Amino acid sequence: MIKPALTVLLASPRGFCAGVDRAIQIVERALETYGAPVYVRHEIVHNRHVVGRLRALGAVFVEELDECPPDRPVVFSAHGVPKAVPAEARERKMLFLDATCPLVSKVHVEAQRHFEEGREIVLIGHAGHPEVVGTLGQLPDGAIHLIETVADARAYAPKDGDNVAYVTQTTLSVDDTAEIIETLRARFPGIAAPFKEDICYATTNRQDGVKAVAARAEVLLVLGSANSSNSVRLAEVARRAGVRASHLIDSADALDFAWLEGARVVGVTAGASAPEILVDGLIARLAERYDVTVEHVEVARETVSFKLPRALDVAVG
Ligand code: 2E6
Ligand code: F3S
Repeated sequence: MIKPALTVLLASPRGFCAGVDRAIQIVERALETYGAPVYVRHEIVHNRHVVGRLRALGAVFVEELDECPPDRPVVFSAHGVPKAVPAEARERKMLFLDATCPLVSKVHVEAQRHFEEGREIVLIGHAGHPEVVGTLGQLPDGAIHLIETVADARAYAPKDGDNVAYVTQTTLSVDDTAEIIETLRARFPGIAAPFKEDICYATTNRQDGVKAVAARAEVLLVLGSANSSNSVRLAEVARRAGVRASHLIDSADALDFAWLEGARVVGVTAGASAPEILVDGLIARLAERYDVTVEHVEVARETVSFKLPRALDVAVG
């Protein structure tokens, strides 16, 4: 049977960012150093495949510290933790490794600085996301006001509008956030902004990649898990850029060929927590039905890498 032709536009950069790579390595190194089980507070990164693989190697995923025995190491996820978490671990004399992405830690430091300098702080982000919980938890309750939408930015009522600062979650939609910031700036022209964007390089580049692919593709497939904020944003960005449909899938197994009916050009990308093996699997599955030509669409080159914590050489606590 002759297979129909399908062009796959493969966005680049896609998949693992430097913070995810580091966080996974921290769990792997902890398992090598201390043996199993190593506890991990929250999914190390929001990806089913990554979590499943580490679980098979001996990682035990829990949501709270009180689910960990005091005599086993615990790793904090890449999304960051409220200050109370390491404080509790220290109190219980636990061995802990912090896999918080350095770009999330940068936001924590910024919020702390604004607080010390007496500013009222706005965090732009999604309620309930662990990164947001972690950033809010850097400061006393009520010190940071969470804003999710333009409507929230319009309604925000600080005590002193001349003394406000904002920080953001790292994985937001670049375009939606720009609108929220514009709204805040219009209302509070002196609002203090991050020295360098809080939305991270990986989020920005992956969204730019989707826009480039969406200009030519009819359908976009995003590899990533449903709880991965940056991956969800990629599917949204594609829809907004005008693709017929975009689908976030955990792996090739979730692909429904009906989505591709009549399509000749399909875009493929992967969220910052999705391993490349999933992309390979998806292309292999597409090739079962189509005569696939892969075309790379590169919008940026990434060279960022983060060092592992010294704590992996020296026991911490
Ligand atoms: C930590 C901070 C930002 O849901 P989200 O996109 O935040 O998380 P992951 O684990 O899917 O992506 C990596 C990451 C970790 N992003
Ligand atoms: Fe860090 Fe951005 Fe990745 S905040 S974990 S580099 S998506």
